[in-house]
Amino acid sequence: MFEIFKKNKNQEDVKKDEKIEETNYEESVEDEKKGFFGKLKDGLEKTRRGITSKVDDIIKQYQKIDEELFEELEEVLIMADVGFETTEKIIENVKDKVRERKLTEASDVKGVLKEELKEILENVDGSSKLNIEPSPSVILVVGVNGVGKTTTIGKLAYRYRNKGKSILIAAGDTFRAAAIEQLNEWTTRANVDLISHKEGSDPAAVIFDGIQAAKARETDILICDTAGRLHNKKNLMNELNKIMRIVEREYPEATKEILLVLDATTGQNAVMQAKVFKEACNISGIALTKLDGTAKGGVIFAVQSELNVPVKLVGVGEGVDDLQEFDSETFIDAIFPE
Ligand SMILES: Nc1nc2c(ncn2[C@@H]2O[C@H](COP(=O)(O)OP(=O)(O)OP(=O)(O)O)[C@@H](O)[C@H]2O)c(=O)[nH]1
Ligand SMILES: [Mg+2]
Repeated sequence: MFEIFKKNKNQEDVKKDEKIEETNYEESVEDEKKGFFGKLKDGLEKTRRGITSKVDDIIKQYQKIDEELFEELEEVLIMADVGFETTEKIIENVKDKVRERKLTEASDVKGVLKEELKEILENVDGSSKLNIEPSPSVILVVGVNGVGKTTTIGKLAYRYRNKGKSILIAAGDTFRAAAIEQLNEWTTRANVDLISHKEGSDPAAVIFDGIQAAKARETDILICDTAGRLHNKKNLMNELNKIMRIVEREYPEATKEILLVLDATTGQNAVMQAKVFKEACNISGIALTKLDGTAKGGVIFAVQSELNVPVKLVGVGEGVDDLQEFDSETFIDAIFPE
C-alpha cells in the first residue's frame, strides 16, 4: 500500500515538477520575447516619435474628424519617410474606413491608421520567412555599398549556426581586400568557414567554388556576399546576373533566397535602390538595416507597398544579436504601442 501510495505521490511530484519546469520554460520564452520586443521597440524609438507621438498631438488638437485633420496626418507620414504615393494610399483608405464605420471622433482615427499601416505590411506577395528550407539552400546577399550586407551575413551565420545548421560563406565581394578581411572576422565570430579568393578576382568564380564546397560538405546554407560598389550601375548589375547564372546552373537543386539589403537611414533613397535591383534580379526578400536610431523607419511602408517584396529581416543594431526576423504585428505594435 505504502509503496503504491509513495509511487503515486512520486508521480504527482513528478507532474508538479514538470509543471514547474513548463512554467519556467514558458517564462523564459516570454522573457526572450520581451527582450526581443524591447530591443525592437528601443530601436524604433525615433520612428515611433516621428509617427505616433505626432499623431497623438494632432488628434488632441481636434475633437471631430475633418479634412484638415487628414491633411495633418498626411504630412506626418510624409515627414516619416513613408513616401508620397504610399501616404496618399494610406490616407485614402483611412478616409474610406472612417466613412464606412461612420466614425466622427478624432480619437478614433489612430486605431484606423494603425490598422491601415499593418495591412500595408501584410499585403505583400510571399512569406516573410527566409527561403532556406529544404536544404541545401543558398542566400545571395545584394545591395549598394555600406547598407550592411556583410554585417547581415555575419549575424545570419551566427544565428543559423546556433540553430544547428551547417553554414558556409562565399566572399563574393572581391572589390576590396578589406571586405574579405571583414567577412573573415565575422566568420571567426560565428565559427563558420569562408571560401575566398584574393582581391580583384572574379566574384562569379568565388561563388562557383562556394557551391562546389557546399555540395561536397553537404552544407545546409551557403551565404554569398557580393560587392555593392562597382564602377557603375551597369557593371554591378552585369556582375550580379553572372553570379545568378552560375547559381542557377551549378546549384539548381538549392532553395534560393536573393536578399536585398537596404539601409533605413537613407529613407526614400532605399526605395529607389530597391526598384533598380528589382529590375536586375529576382529579389525574394528584403533586409532593412539600421532601423535603430533613425526617424526614417517609415520607409518600410513605402518599400512594402511600392515593391511588393516581403521584408524578411530587420537590423536594430551592430551586435551579433541585433538582426530580427520581421513580423508585421510585432513591428506595428512597436511603433503604435497600446
Ligand atoms: N546601427 C546599425 N548599424 C549597422 C546595422 N547593420 C550594419 N550596420 C553598420 O553599417 C556599416 C556598414 O556595414 P557593412 O556590413 O560593412 O555594409 P556592406 O553593405 O557590406 O558594405 P560594403 O561592403 O562597403 O558594400 C557597419 O559599420 C555596420 O556595423 C544595423 O542594423 N544597425
Ligand atoms: Mg560588405
